[in-house]
Parts: sequence; structure tokens; C-alpha cells
Amino acid sequence: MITLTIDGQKVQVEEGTTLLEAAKKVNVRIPTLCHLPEVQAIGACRICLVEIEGNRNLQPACTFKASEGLVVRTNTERVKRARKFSLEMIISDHPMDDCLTCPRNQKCELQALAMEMGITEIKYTGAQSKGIVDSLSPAIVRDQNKCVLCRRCVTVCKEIQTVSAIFPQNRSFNTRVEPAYGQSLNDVACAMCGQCITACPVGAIYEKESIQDVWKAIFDPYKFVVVQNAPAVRAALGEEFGFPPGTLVTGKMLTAVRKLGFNRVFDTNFAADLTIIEEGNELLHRLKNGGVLPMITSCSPGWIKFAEHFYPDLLPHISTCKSPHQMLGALVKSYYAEKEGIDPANIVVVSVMPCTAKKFECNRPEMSNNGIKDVDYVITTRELAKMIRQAGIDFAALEDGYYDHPLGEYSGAATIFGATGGVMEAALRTVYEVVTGKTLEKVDFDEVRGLEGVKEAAVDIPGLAEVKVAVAHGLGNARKILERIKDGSADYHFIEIMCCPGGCVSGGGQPIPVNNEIRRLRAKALYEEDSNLKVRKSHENPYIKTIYEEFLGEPLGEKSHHLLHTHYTP
Ligand code: HC0
Repeated sequence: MITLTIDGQKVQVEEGTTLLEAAKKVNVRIPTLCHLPEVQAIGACRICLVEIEGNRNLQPACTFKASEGLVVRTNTERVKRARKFSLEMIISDHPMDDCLTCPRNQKCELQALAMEMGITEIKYTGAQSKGIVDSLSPAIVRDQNKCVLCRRCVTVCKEIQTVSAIFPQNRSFNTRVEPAYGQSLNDVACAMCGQCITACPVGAIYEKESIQDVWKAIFDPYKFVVVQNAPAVRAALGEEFGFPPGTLVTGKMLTAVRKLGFNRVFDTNFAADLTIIEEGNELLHRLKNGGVLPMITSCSPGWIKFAEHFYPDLLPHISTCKSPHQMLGALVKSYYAEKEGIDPANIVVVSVMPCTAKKFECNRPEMSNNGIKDVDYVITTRELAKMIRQAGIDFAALEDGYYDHPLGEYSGAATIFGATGGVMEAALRTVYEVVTGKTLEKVDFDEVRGLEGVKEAAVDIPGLAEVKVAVAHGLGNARKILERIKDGSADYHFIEIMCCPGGCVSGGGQPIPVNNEIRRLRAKALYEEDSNLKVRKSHENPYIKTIYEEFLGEPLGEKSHHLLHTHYTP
């Protein structure tokens, strides 16, 4: 261990600890801009400068390592002046007139730093670098004019997702973060995961909003507007309204969306249960009939897009199940429309998702039936929060609401879909009981929970022998498994892949900031909901049984084939 002194306080840290981390240990907050915990420490922005006794130059706390006997000061006049100058230089090339209309207004790290450092005037004016606004992608907009060149998006895209869709090009004043040759994000191998958005400290990258389209549908008296929300939304929406991370706000969210004017409120969780039935049967069918193995989950559209770009040969491994929210949309416009006597052409389905890639997914040609889209609009958790604010709703004061019947009923297995490993755990609960006919006493599969990049488990299912499974979250981790499938060293039967690190709880459409602690808290909220529910297995959701009896017939049957399944071709 190393002992150093920070602002007069002694602190003990392990070798290799940065001054920024050491300061945190004694509750000394050092401001940062380009630093992204757990992802990037490059000392580029010079906002975290500190004074070190005996060292002539100020040093960036995010990269400078602690050493024995170091005496560090974080709050001297010299430090403050230097940090303020760095910030003023960044601001000199930032379009400050746009703050009021910026999607990150009041949630901008640059704005917060300006306030914190007492910036009261724009000191250095002059030429500003001019970039483009790339809005061709169905999911993500890039506004180069607001880019502060912190490279956080670049690092996430390259190191965590192994996609490298964007990177810095040119030098100095002409530096631009963009895809190769100035192409649009829409034209390169971007998974549309939106991890760049949650990494961005300002409004230089943001989701393509569908808020106005949704308001228009709600205010159209001839439209029957149905909203559904993903499992992970309920564990994060509260953060937009001041609740601590990991607060489950399902009840308030339901009241809020009803107040917004939606005609029906359903839960993607219902279709997550349905997915388990369809996907579980698909797995059994593949196992018994020599189908392509390992089978890989298909619910994460960023993962599907990644596979299409980087691993087209492996597409036959991907389950044919549409993702749950697409399934639910298809059922609303068939089963529910028929039941309620509504013309499907007049139904508008809006999905509230933690994910930006779902905006791309809902517009894929595969995601429609007889020319009618399963899901019309996807809005992110952040967009829903904006709509709630636009409607003047006092979210914190809302009473708990309820889901509409029957497409709002769900099991605990469905709710954990939102955390990495959740789909696998839900599938194992059902596959075990379907195959053995016996009750699974211990439903928690701890081996597939948590934030380890690749998780493995082997489950002994009498009658099926040992089923080997793996779980990967984040595309870099997915890549590790995919390479092993390619070289023949992966002997799994079933693999869950979620595009975003931590799974959907930290999707690109979730409240910002996101870090591992927040990922854990959001996931914990979902696991707690699961353990508090009476029904914890998808096949025990009574309304799943009803929908097969009343409408679908049997798993993998004719109707399921048309409405709930698809396939992806290279
Ligand atoms: Fe997910 Fe989903 S769990 S992808 O992570 O399967 O976005 O939360 O909605 O559709 O259910 C995201 C989250 C979903 C879907 C579900 C799956």
C-alpha cells in the first residue's frame, strides 16, 4: 500500500491508483470532463489538474499515479486558475447560443462545470470550428459543432463495443470525431447501441427523437395509441426525476403514461414471457433435431446489427424469435385488435425502450405483418421523461397505476430480462420444467448474474443431459464468444448476448450517467421485483396459457411463425 496526502488528509491506496481515485477515497471531488470511469483516462481536457509538491507542472489527476509520500493539493489558486483557463478554451469553441435548445440542456457536464467554476462571461471569442449535423441514422444524431473532442464516445465504441464506427480525424482545430471519410453513421458498421450517447458529456450525440410523432398520434382522435415499456425502463426512469438509481418506479410510470393520453398500457414483459416459450421450444427443437447450435438469443437489436456487419456467417445461430417488444406490437395489432374489434390500421404502438437500436429495429422490413408495422415508434426512457415533463406532470407525487389486461401480465422471469443473464435465467427456469415435468425448486441461477463480461453455466437437465450455456454483455465480450464459435472451441448449446454492457439496464436510451455501480443498482431492482412476485416462471404466467388457447394455438405453430418469428440473412 502507498500513503499520500491529499489536501492535508492522509490516504492509503494500492499501487497503480490514480490521484483522482485516491482523492475520491477521502471525499475530495476533482472535476473532470474527458474522464469516463471504468472506460477512459487520458488526461486530455486538463480539467482535473492538481498541484503536487516538488513537481513544477500541474498534473492531470485522472492519469497521474499515486506514489509514496506524495503531497497533493486540489484546491489552490493556481489549480483553480489553470482549470478555469482549460474550460474557457473548450468553451471558446462551443456553440453556447444553442444551450436552450440542446437535448442535454441542464444535463450537460460542460454546463455544470461552467457553473461550478464560476464562468460568468465568454472570455475568448473568435473563429469556431464548423462541423456537420449527421441525422441520417434512424437512431442517433451527431452534432459535430458541439463536440468537445473528449473522445469518450470513441473509446466506448472501440474498446468496449469493438465496433470503431467513429474516431478522431484530422488534427488540431480541424479535428473531427466521425466515421471514416466523413461518412454518415447510417452508412458504416454502427450497431446503433447508443453507448456513445451515454458516454458523451454534452449534446454532441443524442437519440433521434420521436416525441413529436407520438404526441401527434395521441392527439389524433382516430388513432388508438398503445404504449408498452421494456423491463429495464422501470428501474431507471425514476433517476430522471431525482430518485436514487435502482428505485423501481413501475406504478408511477403507469400513471404517468395514462395521463399522457395513451389508450392502453401494456408491458413488454408479457411478450418476454412469450419469448421464453417460443425460444425455449426452438432450443429444444434444435437440440432434438440436429439444428444449428449453439443457439443465440435474438432480442437485442444492436447485437443483431453487429452480427450482420461482423459475423454474417453466424446468423443461422441466432434464434428466429422477434424481440419481445416486436412480438407484443404484432399481438396488439392482431390478437388484441380482433378481441376489441379495432382496425389494426388505426392502432399506433409506441415502445418505451432503454435502447436506441430499437428505433432502427422497429423500422426493419422484417418487423411487419401484411405491410403493417408491429411497432410504430420507439422512444427512449429519456424521451418518456421529457414527455412527462412537457405534460407538466409532477412525477414524484403520482399514485401507483396499473397495466391493462391481458397484455400487461408478467412473471418475475420476464422482468429480469432487463439485466445481463436475465433471458438465460428465465429460459433455464422454463426449459428445465418443460423437459423434466418436475418443479424447479431453486429458480435463481446466480452463475449467470452480475457484471462479469462472459459468464458460463452447465445445467443438468434430466432427459436432456447437460446443457451448457454462456452469457455475454457488451459487444466486445460477445466478440470473444463469437470467435470461439468460429474456431470450434465453444461447446455451448445456448448463448445470451446483449449489446450493451450490463444489459438493457444500461442501454443507450437510459438516464445519464451510467457506471457499474448504477448498472448493479438497476439490475438489483429487477431481481428484487422478480423475487417478490408470486409467478416467477414464464410458462406459469396464466395469460400466456390463455393466448395460446385463444389465439396462437401452439408454440412454433403457424400463427407464431407469421407474427412472432423472423430470420436474418447475410
Ligand atoms: Fe431489453 Fe428486451 S430485455 S431487449 O434488453 O428480450 O431494450 O429492458 O425490452 O424487446 O423484454 C431492451 C430491456 C427489452 C425486448 C424484453 C428482450
